[in-house]
Amino acid sequence: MTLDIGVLGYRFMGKAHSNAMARLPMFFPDAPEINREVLVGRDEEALAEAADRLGFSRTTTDPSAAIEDVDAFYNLGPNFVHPEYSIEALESGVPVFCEKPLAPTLDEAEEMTEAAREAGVPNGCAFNYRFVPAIRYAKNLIEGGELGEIYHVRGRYLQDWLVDPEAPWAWRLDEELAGSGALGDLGAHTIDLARFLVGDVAGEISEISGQLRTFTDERPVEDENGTREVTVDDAYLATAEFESGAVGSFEATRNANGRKNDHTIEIEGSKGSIEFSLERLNELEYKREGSRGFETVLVTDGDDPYMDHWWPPGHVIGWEHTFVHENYEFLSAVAEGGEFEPSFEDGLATQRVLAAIQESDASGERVSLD
Ligand code: SOE
Repeated sequence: MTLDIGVLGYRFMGKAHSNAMARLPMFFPDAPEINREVLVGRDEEALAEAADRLGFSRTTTDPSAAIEDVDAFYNLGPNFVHPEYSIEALESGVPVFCEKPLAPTLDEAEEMTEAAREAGVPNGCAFNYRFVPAIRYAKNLIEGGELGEIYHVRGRYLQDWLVDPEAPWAWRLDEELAGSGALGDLGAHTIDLARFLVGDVAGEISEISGQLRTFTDERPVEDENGTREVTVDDAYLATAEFESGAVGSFEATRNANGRKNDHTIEIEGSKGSIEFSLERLNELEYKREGSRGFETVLVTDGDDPYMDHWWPPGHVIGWEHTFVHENYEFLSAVAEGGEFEPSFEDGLATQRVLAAIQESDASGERVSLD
């Protein structure tokens, strides 16, 4: 059975997921056969060009028309379009793969997750960094007890594409359209990874205290003379406690001059520690029990997660391969009617932490998530 896929959005994430789908037949031959059936967008000319370049059979400017006759719907648009069309698809019994963060607000994330529970079909939130082999390797070490009791979880996501105050306004800088700034765009990834890596041994985040900061309050609008107000954070910082008593510190910014896509997670326990950085995504720094210091593990062996689909040891993979892995898992779940993680439940759990950080920033108080 060939799965017809409908995709809303054809810019950055549209390209990343279309490329991933195109790779599946060659590298994941047991993946379900799929057809990039319909691409959804607003600008008909740009949409037609994108459909041709990304390999879609047809286009529509009506998301509802796309949802009607596909086997899975990918919601890759800006955050503000995640709720309406994901809920519409789920209410039609169509599996949904939605980009992160799940929604601009906690209320909308709750509505989307309720629709997913009712629909009972595969649903996913595209936290692609769960699908890095080195992250899977780290999760196996942690759940195998190699780090012992977890004491510290430390995550940061640093970019610098907004460090220039003249960098133009975009939808990611508007609270109505995005919900938050670096917090939801980048912090969502780090909070989800913390849940993925230590959730089974340290539990959920139970308390958090956070601070938001906006460095540039308005920005020029491209191809116009005026400026638009920035109504979201440029950076967030937070300190957290997990149910186990482990402590966490998290931050993200899009103003970290010189940092391009530095998503780093450090976890320290009673027996050992790990450090992962996206800019060196094939490697895991591992301080094992009894060793003097950290060793660099190159996670590219055939028995490392997903690596047997690619190349011999040491032939490193890249950022785009994480999308191939997550698409393989999601589309396999759709074909088999199975479960996919991270699901909307995971997207909601992360959204709760984001909302608690916003609440803490507003009140100046620590917030309990119990
Ligand atoms: C922009 O900050 C962005 O594209 C995020 O939206 C992605 O989720 C992240 O993976 C890369 O940076």
